[in-house]
Amino acid sequence: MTTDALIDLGWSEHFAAEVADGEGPIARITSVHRSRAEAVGPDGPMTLAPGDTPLVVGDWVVVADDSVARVFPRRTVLARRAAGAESAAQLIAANVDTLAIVSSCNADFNVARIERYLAMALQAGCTPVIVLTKADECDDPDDFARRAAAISPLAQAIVVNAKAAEDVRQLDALCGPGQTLALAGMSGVGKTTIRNALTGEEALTAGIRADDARGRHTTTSRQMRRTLAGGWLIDTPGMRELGLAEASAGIGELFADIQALTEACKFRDCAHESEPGCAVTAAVAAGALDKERLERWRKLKREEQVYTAGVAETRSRQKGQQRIYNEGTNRGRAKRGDSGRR
Ligand SMILES: Nc1nc2c(ncn2[C@@H]2O[C@H](COP(=O)(O)OP(=O)(O)O)[C@@H](O)[C@H]2O)c(=O)[nH]1
Ligand SMILES: [Mg+2]
Repeated sequence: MTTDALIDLGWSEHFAAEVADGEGPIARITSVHRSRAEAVGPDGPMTLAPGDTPLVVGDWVVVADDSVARVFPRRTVLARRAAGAESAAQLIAANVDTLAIVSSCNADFNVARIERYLAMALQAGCTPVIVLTKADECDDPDDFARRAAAISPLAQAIVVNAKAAEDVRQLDALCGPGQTLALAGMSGVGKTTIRNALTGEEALTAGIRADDARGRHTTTSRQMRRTLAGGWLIDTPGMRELGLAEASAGIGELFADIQALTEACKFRDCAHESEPGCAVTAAVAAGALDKERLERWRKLKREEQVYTAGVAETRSRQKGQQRIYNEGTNRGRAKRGDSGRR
């Protein structure tokens, strides 16, 4: 195993500790399709048949006979609530180091939306950074930078004109050798423009187009690509609205100040409405906590609770069905010491 080549792909001690003796070869998933996955290993790209575990772009896997034999435990994993589902998660990307939350310096700039992405990034274990595009079309980009930087001490804000490749170079430090950067944000904010600047892809597609009478290549699904800085970039498809899946740890980290206040409330089950001894409403009254920020926290908490409650309900329903199935079809199992649970 060429360790240097793996480190170049983003490999770290975290994964090395998970390798069993004689296991290998190892590869990283660059895109996932219905019945195959593309991957890259120390010897280059390969196509794999998926195994039992659902794959997501960025995953580390053990390869055997052109198939995925095993998926390594993910160091970080970005997930959202699946579209149209109350309580199902959709994995977005794994083993991402930094999530760039892309937003524009215009009327689309929205603190509540950025907080949503921040909660997702923190929940995943990624370092968040806010990238503000269209600085060239804005009278006061510094004002947007200040507002973005004020959202959380955990995320710095970077202002760019995404159409100026040399300006996008500011992000090179986040996608150098061994580093994986992902881009997220609403449709139209400039993710593809940033991606092209970071990967040099436009030059490539232009070259292909010249030889290809069929013209423009359609945007592909989520993919992990090489950056010019020597690392990796994952572009996530534009989403209309980001629904949170499990995110209580992320929300807790993002709103650590409010979380700390709740622990100082007189009642353990304080709803922070009109209870006596509520440290949260007291902080608002004292001007120490912004009322709108509190409202945004409440909204995210409620959404996350609805999601988690839905997941718990689905689980208990499935368990109930499993029990009926077990009792009805196979009473012998208990005698053999097989609980029937998987
Ligand atoms: N002037 C200017 N236009 C931008 C900037 N970033 C993106 N755009 C334009 O905004 C539109 C949407 O950009 P795109 O990269 O496709 O956004 P995506 O949907 O997030 O991938 C395109 O017409 C881009 O040229 C920027 O920083 N400045
Ligand atoms: Mg795009």
